[in-house]
Amino acid sequence: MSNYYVGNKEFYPGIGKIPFEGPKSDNPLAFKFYDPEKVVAGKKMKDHFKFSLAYWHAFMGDGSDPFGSGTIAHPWDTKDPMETAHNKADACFEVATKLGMEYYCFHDRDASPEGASVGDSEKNLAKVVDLLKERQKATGIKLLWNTANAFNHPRYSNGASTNPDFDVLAHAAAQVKAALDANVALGGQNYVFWGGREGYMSLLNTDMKRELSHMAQFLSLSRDYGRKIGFKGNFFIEPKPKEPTTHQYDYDAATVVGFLKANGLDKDFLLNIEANHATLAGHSFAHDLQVAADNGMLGSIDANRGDLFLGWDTDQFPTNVYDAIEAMLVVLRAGGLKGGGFNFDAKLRRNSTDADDIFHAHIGGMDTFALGLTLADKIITDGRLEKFRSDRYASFDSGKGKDFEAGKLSLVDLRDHAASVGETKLTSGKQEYLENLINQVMFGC
Ligand code: XLS
Ligand code: NI
Ligand code: NI
Repeated sequence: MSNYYVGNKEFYPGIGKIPFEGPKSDNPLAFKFYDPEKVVAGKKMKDHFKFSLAYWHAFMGDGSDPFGSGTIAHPWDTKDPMETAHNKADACFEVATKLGMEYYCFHDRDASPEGASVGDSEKNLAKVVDLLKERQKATGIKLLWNTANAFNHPRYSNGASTNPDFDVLAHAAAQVKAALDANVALGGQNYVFWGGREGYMSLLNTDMKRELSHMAQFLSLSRDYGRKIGFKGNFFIEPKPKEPTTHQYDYDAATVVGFLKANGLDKDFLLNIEANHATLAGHSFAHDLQVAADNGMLGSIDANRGDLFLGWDTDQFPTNVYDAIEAMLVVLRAGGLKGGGFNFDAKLRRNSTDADDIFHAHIGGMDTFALGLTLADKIITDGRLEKFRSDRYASFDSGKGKDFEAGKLSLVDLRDHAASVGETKLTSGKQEYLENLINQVMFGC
């Protein structure tokens, strides 16, 4: 028995606090690269990341897929949904404590069951919130964000805030209201909207313009309510291009930035970028992070990855160090995330059925980002990549180029400049050289 659980029962006996043992350790249940207290780029590793445990995948996922029922048994499941909710909360705080994760995230329906009426659902959630509050106090673990699951229930099959039926929209609002109340009660740092079924399958039955204006109105009302009850954190939108609907309205970072600006929501809403959603949109993870960062809206990250060969949201744990480096280059250059953290929106594979697999998965994800951080910092400190990038734009640092950036030139001035300089010389983008440089910094020791 370890001391790392706060409920009545230990759900993962035999697993203690996961220590940092360094890259030479042969203990599979130890961090090799994630050393929480180590200072990198002026900040402790743990503060760069604010790693967070996702309630839904870690404690709800049972490995089922369209071809077969669940394979992963949860020791906290009982016949009574409220008892299960209680046990699940305890399991969450146990796993987070053992992994040294200081944050967690949940949907309303992950934490507590839907009741027979709006009022019953609210009561169920409020009861679990009381318990979560106690557990937060006992462990020091904080709520990174919560959200409302307005996509599972059959009533949302045509969307939530974009549903053509006003009554359904109102049900979604009831859930968001209760989730915001829960957030404030728990001192949540952020609140997330992921589009769920906000999107459409066919224009034959869809008035896109009307649905989008409903969504904007819904988000404004949610913002107003949140601010009214004292929520001071950030609202995040999590872009995703497809799945479950064919055309998700929050397609990618650029689409969401445009939508927020067009609807006057850009003061309160930032972006939560999920790796697998970016790749589904045909972008790299780093691309969507960069779009968010360039707009001052890089709020939070859902850390996972897709499968190169599968075209859906497989939500695997991140293990690709190259991708993590590219992501961390964006995050470091942006000066960190705005209020958010790295939430492992990632699940075990169907055939990962041992109790300790959830620990291996998170250890791997945290180690991968620790490597990404350390190596991105090394690359920035090395300076060659940064210098190459800035030198590439040197023609805008002085003379006419500088005047152009300052808005001092007309189109005719540009024409005259072109005529006076004659044909331009070809300049190499040097991508191969830069790729070699990354490998050298990575493996050159
Ligand atoms: C689904 C989303 C979801 C959000 C929270 O694809 O990633 O898990 O993060 O609703
Ligand atoms: Ni997500
Ligand atoms: Ni996802």
